[in-house]
Amino acid sequence: MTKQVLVGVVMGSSSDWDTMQHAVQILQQFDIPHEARVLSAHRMPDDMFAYAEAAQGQGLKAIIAGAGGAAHLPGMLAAKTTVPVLGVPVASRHLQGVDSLHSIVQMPKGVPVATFAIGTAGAANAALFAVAMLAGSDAGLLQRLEAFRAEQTAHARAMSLPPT
Ligand code: RP5
Repeated sequence: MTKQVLVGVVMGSSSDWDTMQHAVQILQQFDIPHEARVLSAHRMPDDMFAYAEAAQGQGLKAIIAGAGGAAHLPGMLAAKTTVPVLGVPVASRHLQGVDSLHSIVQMPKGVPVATFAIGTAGAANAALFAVAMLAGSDAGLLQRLEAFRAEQTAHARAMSLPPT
């Protein structure tokens, strides 16, 4: 039996995959049932609206949306669903993602998009944020998230610098 998909990972183009795969890797690491697909705000507007309109009924708990340049995908999804949208600015070819960040973060009052850092850190953190949301009602998942954090702390404590 296939598990109920809890997190949707969508992106404006297959060229966003290098960045967005970092979100998928985290979801895989935590065994979160997810789906990933291209969903372009500008090239597939009808598909984008259909996805957003169906999201709540499908049982999605979060949508991680990555886009670059005129990055309207996260905001337009948020306009059409009450499922939390986590926006990832993808680094663009010409403005290094500052354009993407501004496009995603400057939402009007009343239609929130949780906006993350530009690039791979943002993609991974969006997924970790989704894990944290789901962990609120899943004790086992919370334990695994805490273990992940503890491992990170141990790794940082073990860091050494060259002698000065
Ligand atoms: C955006 O345009 C996509 O999210 C992508 O970051 C950017 C460039 O897309 P391609 O021209 O590489 O398909 O919609």
